[in-house]
Amino acid sequence: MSGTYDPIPLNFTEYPPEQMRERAAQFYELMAQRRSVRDFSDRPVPRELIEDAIRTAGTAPSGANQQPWQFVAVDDPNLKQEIREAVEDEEKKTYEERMPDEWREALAPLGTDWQKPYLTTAPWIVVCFAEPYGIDDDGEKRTHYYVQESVGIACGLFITALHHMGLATLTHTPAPMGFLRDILDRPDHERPYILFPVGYPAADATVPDVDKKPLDEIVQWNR
Ligand code: IYR
Repeated sequence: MSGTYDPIPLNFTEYPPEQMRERAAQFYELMAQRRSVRDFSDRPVPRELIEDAIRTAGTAPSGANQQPWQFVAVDDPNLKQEIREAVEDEEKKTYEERMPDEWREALAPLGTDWQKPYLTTAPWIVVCFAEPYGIDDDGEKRTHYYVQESVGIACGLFITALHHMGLATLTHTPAPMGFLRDILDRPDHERPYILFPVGYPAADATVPDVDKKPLDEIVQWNR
């Protein structure tokens, strides 16, 4: 690519200070209610909502604006079943044979195991792939920069968008998950990054009683 982008005026909304405090507090309240959900309802979710969440994810900043992500959204029941079986195959080996003790201990309080029924119950599975490089118009490889950071931010916005619209998800990272590339027919160089089951929580969904670190444990002001 050559040349520079044309500068255009910034479209920025400024709020009066009281409104800023109010908006900040309300948004915090909303986000503090977000939980990773593993008990899903099979209630359908319209495709338009998934489109909106992916559109929002696509607004993320990225290295050189290369937008090194691809989202694959799956609602085909047979494909969800195929993904579930492949995930459970790997996860069973991971939980039973591959997980080092330290990892097993860190995970134990969550009570998870290799079985992932949410992969067939939730109406949607969305898999985010990272693209370490792209292919330009001349078919040349074009290295992408800050791929992990960029894709992580996009996934954060995706989760935020889903929560804001009233849907639940889980950041699921089956280990290993290269098989998702084959099942979903993505090119060899793409890396499955996070798998998100998406839907309404089950009416009787429970979550572990965990909490978040308070502000003073996660911030330092100046030196
Ligand atoms: N990928 C496995 C294990 C797992 C690992 C961590 I770290 C978690 O926070 C949760 C699960 C699984 O999905 O069960």
